[in-house]
Amino acid sequence: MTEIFEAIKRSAIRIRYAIENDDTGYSHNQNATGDVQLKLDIKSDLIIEEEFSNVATVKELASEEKEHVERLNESGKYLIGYDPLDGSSLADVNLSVGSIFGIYEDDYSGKNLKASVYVVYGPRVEMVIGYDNRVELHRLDAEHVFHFIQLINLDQKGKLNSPGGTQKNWECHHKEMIDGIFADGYRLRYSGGMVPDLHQILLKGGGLFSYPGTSDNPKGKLRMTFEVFPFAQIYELAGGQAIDGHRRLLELSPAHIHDTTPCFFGSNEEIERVKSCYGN
Ligand code: P6P
Repeated sequence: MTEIFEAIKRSAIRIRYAIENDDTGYSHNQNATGDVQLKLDIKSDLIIEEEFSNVATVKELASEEKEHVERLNESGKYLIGYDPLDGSSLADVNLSVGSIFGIYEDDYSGKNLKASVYVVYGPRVEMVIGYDNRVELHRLDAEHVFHFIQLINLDQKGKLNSPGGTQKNWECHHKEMIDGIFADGYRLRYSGGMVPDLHQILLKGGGLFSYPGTSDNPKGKLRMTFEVFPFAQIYELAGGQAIDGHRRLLELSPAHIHDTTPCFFGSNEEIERVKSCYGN
């Protein structure tokens, strides 16, 4: 597994350089789910593909930016599902963006996720690894070396509320729940970037991030394989929970690698509130 974490570190250093120096404009291409790709999306995807191409333990790559998986080594053990640059359009307005990686065995189901990593490209470049029953925070220094900083653990209850999705398309019970959380004094923290928004809740001790099913998107927007499962594992290893409103997200299996799901990540008290709101 170490060789995979090292490939992610090399990718992160190269992607950070691309964010700071390359063209952040739109390409003429669309990805598998019809999003117009930024040149940075394509560049980040290429960097990750290059850095993993020599990692013998990686069997195949599944990228959010590609329709189909890419075979690397028949004898490889791991399948890597990744979003090369999540929230990439935020780079244009100088907000934080991130890369997300799920390291799977056999298939891309939540139960076969063996390790999760994300990188936040913000004022500092930080990498969070969920593996071996713990969540580690690492930070990149001026010599391009990542250093372990601390373990991350969520409190039972937090103070931040990060509500995603178009509010006019929320279900009534969801709107009542979000309004009730704000009425209890929670602070709004939502940038439109899943990686920095979830990173903030983890580092500030807790709260709730939600991207529900809505009237226009009943299955939500966020992709299981590339985005949802890795954060679900990290939140659970940090002592929180991650559900689709009813079940643990890590109990789900996508029919297709680009499938989406409603998702809620948070401290225990907030997730129990979601369960009661969603009729559990
Ligand atoms: P909305 C970014 O495009 C993304 O995939 C996630 O990073 C983020 O949480 C979500 O979409 C934001 O979606 O509908 O709030 O703009």
